[in-house]
Amino acid sequence: MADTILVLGTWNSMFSNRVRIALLEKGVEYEYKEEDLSNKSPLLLESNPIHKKIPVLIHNKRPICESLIIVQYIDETWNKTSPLMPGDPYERANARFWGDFIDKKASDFLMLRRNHTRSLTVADPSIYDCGTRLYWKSKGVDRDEAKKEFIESLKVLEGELGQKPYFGGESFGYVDVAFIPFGCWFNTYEKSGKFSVEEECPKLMAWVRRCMERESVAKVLPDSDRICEFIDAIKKRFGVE
Ligand SMILES: N[C@@H](CCC(=O)N[C@@H](CS)C(=O)NCC(=O)O)C(=O)O
Repeated sequence: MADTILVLGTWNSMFSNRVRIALLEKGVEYEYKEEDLSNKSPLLLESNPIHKKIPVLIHNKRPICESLIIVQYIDETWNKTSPLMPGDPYERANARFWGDFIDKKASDFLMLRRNHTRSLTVADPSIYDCGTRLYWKSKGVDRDEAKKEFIESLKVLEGELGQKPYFGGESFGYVDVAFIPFGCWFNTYEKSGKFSVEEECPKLMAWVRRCMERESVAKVLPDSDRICEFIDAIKKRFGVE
């Protein structure tokens, strides 16, 4: 019997777009269900009862949660084509390190600075978090700090990319999948923080353009103007300047 593969996500989520890009890289056909996060479906709530978040991959009725875990599951399950993870265990550990950096590590110091009572074990995505503070939650000094931290994190990632075409080396891999969904949010961050990723991190921006030329990425990621309009509309609705 054919596999059933369903992704629960939202069009603008970096996390669900990772999953969709990974499936397309593997040439796996899947069904996609757009969730309304203000009115989560019973299927989402029962599939991810702990976090109640998208994305969820439901493979033959079995749910898998957390985007980077899902991407690794996809790589292991459809392992005949386009490996996303390196074959060498050391390189694999390194790829996981950078995936982890993108989602969590740098946020340890962010959380400390923002709220001393918060537990460091709470995972709060770093790049995502800085970006969110840039366009939404902060103003004045806090926004300047968010901008500085965001650019610093981008520079660290640019350093890791080095002269390689992809984080995965010659081929598009796990870290590329983990980070490229942020690419279509750069315009929004730039607009709020009044900076240019191109000027700050030209090699990283060249990597974004290179990735955007891939069919999987181009198919999944929304136009950055659509993201800007979406954020502008939310800010207007909530009276954020
Ligand atoms: N660490 C999670 C993060 C997922 C996440 O933050 N999803 C957001 C949308 S971008 C969500 O479902 N938010 C709904 C909520 O918090 O209630 C992952 O990588 O899958």
